[in-house]
Amino acid sequence: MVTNKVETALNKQIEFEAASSQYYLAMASWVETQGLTGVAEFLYAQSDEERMHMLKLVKYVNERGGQAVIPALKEPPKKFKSIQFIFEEVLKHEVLVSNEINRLVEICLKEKDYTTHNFLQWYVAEQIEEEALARKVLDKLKLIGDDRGGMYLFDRDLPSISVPAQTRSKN
Ligand code: OFO
Repeated sequence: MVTNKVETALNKQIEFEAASSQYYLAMASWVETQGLTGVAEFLYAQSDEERMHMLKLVKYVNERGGQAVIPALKEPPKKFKSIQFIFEEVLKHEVLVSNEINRLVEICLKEKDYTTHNFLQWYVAEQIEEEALARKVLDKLKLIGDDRGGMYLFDRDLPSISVPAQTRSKN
């Protein structure tokens, strides 16, 4: 059984994961209209990952005697300045989510909820991977700069750069 505090904090995290999924979906859709189908594919996959993170939390809260709340979400932007800007946003967003996960872990320790603490370790590891991935993509974009040929190759190759297998969706 989760305590009220843990339940509220987990529901907040459900909202974060849902908002991440929606944000990345908006990015994917805009990028697709710019003709960068590889970058779009990557971002659609990231959006799916975030939805899976949300679902995993929804099921956990319900299984532990709480009630998962499905949140209303703010409409994400329709347009973005550039691909570079998008990945800067992805990194910023992932750092924010990592901080939220850490806060959640702290609440579990205070509430002596070691089961949820254990459950959250998967998210802790996932955030490390996701931040590293966003940094890796940003490093590549810096190298490319304004080189259009470089962007062509980046778009072609990005779908094959993804989070390692053990952190992917089947969990
Ligand atoms: Fe849900 O993993 Fe990032 O945000």
